[in-house]
Amino acid sequence: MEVEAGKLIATGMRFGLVVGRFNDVVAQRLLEGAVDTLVRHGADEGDLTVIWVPGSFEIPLAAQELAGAGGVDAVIAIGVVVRGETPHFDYVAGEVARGVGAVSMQTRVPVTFGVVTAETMEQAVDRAGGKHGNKGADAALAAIEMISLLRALRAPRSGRRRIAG
Ligand code: INI
Repeated sequence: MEVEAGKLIATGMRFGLVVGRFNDVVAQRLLEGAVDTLVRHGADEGDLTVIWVPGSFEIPLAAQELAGAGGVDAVIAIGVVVRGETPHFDYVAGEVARGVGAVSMQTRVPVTFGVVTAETMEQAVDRAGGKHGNKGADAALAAIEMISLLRALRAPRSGRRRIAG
């Protein structure tokens, strides 16, 4: 049996972080959680590129620019969409999820989802360093793991490490 899984070592990896400014106080906490996680896992702050966009709807296009330019190994999408504040919730939340997924598939660069979608602002805060963790940090970990996994999967087969369960 051959089993592959990414490692959580970010040394030498380059990351783009695309952040929607809408609900920026909460978005900032998600960004801080992501950066803290990347650095604690070995990333150099000089290898992080942070791009602010107006809102979550604009995240996919900026993510595509970053991923397509080839200067990053993964993109972390960060945003805060709160249903209580907009009848457009379903459009904005749906579009950012669909869009970042499409970017990832088209560019073959991992784009992870640190976008909080919540019913209320209180729920959003709970997911940005509150009682339900930090979704930015979770997305950063997922990005590290996916870079590592893809490197293993894309390496010549004979060079792959065998991790048997
Ligand atoms: N953008 C968000 O990131 N979160 C929201 O909750 C939100 N609301 O409530 O509307 C939101 N709207 C802005 C949207 O992302 C675009 O920036 C805007 O429509 C301009 O294209």
